[in-house]
Amino acid sequence: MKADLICSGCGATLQSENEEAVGYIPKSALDREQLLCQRCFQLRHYNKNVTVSIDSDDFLKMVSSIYDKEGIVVHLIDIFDVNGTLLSNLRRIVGDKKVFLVVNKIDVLPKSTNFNKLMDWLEREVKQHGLDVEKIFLISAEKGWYVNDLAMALEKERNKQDIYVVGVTNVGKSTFINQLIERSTQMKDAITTSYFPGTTLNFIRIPLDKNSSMIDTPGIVNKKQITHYVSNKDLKIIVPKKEIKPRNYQLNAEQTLFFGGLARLDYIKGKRQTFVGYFSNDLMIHRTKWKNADTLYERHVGKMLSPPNEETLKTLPKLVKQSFRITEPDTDIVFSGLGWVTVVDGNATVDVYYPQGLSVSLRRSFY
Ligand SMILES: Nc1nc2c(ncn2[C@@H]2O[C@H](COP(=O)(O)OP(=O)(O)OP(=O)(O)O)[C@@H](O)[C@H]2O)c(=O)[nH]1
Ligand SMILES: [Mg+2]
Repeated sequence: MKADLICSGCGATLQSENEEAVGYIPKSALDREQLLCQRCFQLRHYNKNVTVSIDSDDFLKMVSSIYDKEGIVVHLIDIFDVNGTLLSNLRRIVGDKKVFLVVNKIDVLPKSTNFNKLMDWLEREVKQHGLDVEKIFLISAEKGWYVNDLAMALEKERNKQDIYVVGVTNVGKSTFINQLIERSTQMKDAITTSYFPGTTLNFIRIPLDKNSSMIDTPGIVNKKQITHYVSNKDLKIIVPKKEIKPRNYQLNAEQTLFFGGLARLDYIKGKRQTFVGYFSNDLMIHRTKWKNADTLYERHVGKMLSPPNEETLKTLPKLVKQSFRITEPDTDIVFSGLGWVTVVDGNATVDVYYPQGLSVSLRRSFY
């Protein structure tokens, strides 16, 4: 087989020798028009995840090879997990290229979102992460929202140079590029996308003109993302696919909310007030008395309090407690990658529990 055949779905070099290794394609599939490795084929047709043995450091090294190249950068992040997807070490990966921050998956935000407030918050977050970016765009790659505006802006800015699409796993890099391909060629799903992290395995070049390309890159692994600690089944439950429906709870002090069994909020002190949960609609929220919460968790985690399911429990770090004294009204408690709770009146003391190593933070609500 010629060495330069690559899978059009994930970018892996194709080979027909080792079925277990990356890029395997049966000899019989080599005469197809669109060359796809077996893994991409199975992801597309059966939604089946074939784990590949590539080290996350290799991905980082691979993407870092663009450091000295000419081009501009689209840094894609996920609006539902800004903390886990904004790369504060981006400059060490991409060098001093122009960076456009593209915030994806805005289709999952409730209609009531105040986008001005959201933008203000994003600008502050970017600064806090020590990043400087040319401009921030909000899009939905899947729905195609604002993708044209972004494409036009990039075409103007790139000065005939390449565009590198960079970000952590699963933020929607390949989905975004597929949208652009579909717009110019009508070809659907040219690149493989999936809800499993680590879908794209190598650079995939999509020609923009004779001399330049848009380049899809493998996702960088950020171990601070909850998505790396849950089973495939649980992943399907916690990642919102549709517009999030806010859920209201009137809580008195000494009441507890469980978000599945992955996160917990104890309302320790304060007046009766509203707490609003923004989580995947499929994630169950349970309310209980604070004094019963420990026992409930011990007895029911993995069953009624799920996700985590049994499989996730094997690898999930244990829940650790943090206390917050909230003074301002409309404060969000953000469980990175899982969702957030707005404390409407403020003036509350809360204890929150989240798996060790994953971040919980506060911010002004954007509703
Ligand atoms: N709700 C929503 N989901 C999206 C959007 N864009 C992508 N997704 C979903 O996010 C998941 C990951 O998408 P991919 O395009 O494979 O992400 P990626 O960044 O290329 O991932 P890697 O190749 O693993 O780095 C898939 O389940 C997509 O359907 C979006 O705009 N909205
Ligand atoms: Mg991809």
